Amino acid sequence: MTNISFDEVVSFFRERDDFLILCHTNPDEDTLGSAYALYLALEKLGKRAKLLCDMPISRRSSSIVDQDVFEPFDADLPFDGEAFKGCTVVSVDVASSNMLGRLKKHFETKTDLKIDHHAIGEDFAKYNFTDADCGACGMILYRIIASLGVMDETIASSLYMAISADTGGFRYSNTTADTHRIAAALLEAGADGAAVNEALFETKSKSDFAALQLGLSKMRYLCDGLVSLISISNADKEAAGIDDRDLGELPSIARQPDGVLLGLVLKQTDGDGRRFKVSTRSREGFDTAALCAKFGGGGHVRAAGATIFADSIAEAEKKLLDAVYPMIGDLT
Ligand SMILES: [Mn+2]
Repeated sequence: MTNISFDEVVSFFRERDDFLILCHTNPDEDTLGSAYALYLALEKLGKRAKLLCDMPISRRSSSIVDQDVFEPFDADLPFDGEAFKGCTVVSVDVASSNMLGRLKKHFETKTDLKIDHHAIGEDFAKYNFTDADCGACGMILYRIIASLGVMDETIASSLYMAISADTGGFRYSNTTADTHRIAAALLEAGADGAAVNEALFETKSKSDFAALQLGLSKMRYLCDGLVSLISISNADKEAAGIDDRDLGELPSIARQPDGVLLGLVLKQTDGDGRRFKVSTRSREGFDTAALCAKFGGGGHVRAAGATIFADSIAEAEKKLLDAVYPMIGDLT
């Protein structure tokens, strides 16, 4: 559980050969773009690398990231640890071992290097490197790959996607002068920024629209309009013909109404029906990471997530709002 310097991270990659790169569960484009770029960079260095995530890649990333290079993973089948024996295990954009999802039990104590940008997290790896000044993990990977001297157009596009996704297309408050400097360097290296942003922000599937329709129909205002809440049950998803992968845009939608300080999306997840995933987005003044920490979750000040266990969606809502009300009360 040692923290290492940037130079040590670069040496770490130079000195080793066989790598296994881990993404976080519910993979977003930052973890996918960072992991895919690192995979390509290591291959270019003549090293061997494998990619692993406990869920399929997001649709938004599928024109940038090659799904086929990911190792197959099926949580219902016995895990074949032999395939990764001897690998140096690296996690990207994974704040805590819980974010490894179903990979946690296999890799929590076997991760050699954690590279992350979340301000709140746990150093579960043998070596840890966190730079919370970076709005995206992709910014850290840019610096590593540039230092390794193997940047190319495909890697640049993958990193540009990671950064654009986590900064909301360079619109969120985590966008800094450094973010733009790195984005500029990636464009110079051949990143197709327009194609990336079109895939991320200008393309929706029919099921995205079905999810949007469902989400808007479920949106409620609470606390005199300071909070918006979208609650979605498994039955709702089934009736609309959508699944969890279609719901990724709803948290940012929940925060959009004028005057809303905190947008909440509560969704029942598959399985025994007792797990409810809450995704939060806030404006200046509300710390979503502190809210989600109450449920063992985490994330950033303006965007965080957690899992709530309850027997019904009504009970999950009550647990969530019982945590929210005092925090809103403190502000008003
Ligand atoms: Mn990230």
